[in-house]
Amino acid sequence: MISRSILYGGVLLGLLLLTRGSGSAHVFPDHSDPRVGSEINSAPPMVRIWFDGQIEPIFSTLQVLDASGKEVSLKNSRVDEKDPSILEVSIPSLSSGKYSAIWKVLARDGHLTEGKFSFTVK
Ligand SMILES: [Cu+2]
Repeated sequence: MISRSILYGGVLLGLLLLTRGSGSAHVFPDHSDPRVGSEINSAPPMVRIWFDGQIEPIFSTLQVLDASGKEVSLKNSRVDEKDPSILEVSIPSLSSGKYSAIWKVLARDGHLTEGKFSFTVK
C-alpha cells in the first residue's frame, strides 16, 4: 500500500501563499510504474508516479532505495515536462531484490504530501 501523510509546513505555506494565493487541493498518488507492490522481471528506465493534481517541481522529490536503504536512483527526480502531475526519477538497471520508492510532493495549495511504496525485481 502507499502510505500517506500530510505535512503542514508553515514556512513553505507562507512562501507559496505569497506567490500563488490559495487554490486547489493537495495531491496524492493515483498510480505508478512500477506498480505499488508489483513483482517485475526487469525495471523500467525510470520510476514514475502519477498524482491526482499538478505538483510543484520545487520541493517535490522521488528517490528509489534498495533493501539496505541505499539510494539507487540517479538523483535527478523531476516533474514531467509535458504532464505536471507526473513525478519521475531515472534508475540504473536493477538487480534482483526489493526496492522502495519514497516520494514527497508539494501541491499548489502549499501542502506537502509524502509516502512510499515498494516493488520487487525478480
Ligand atoms: Cu492541501
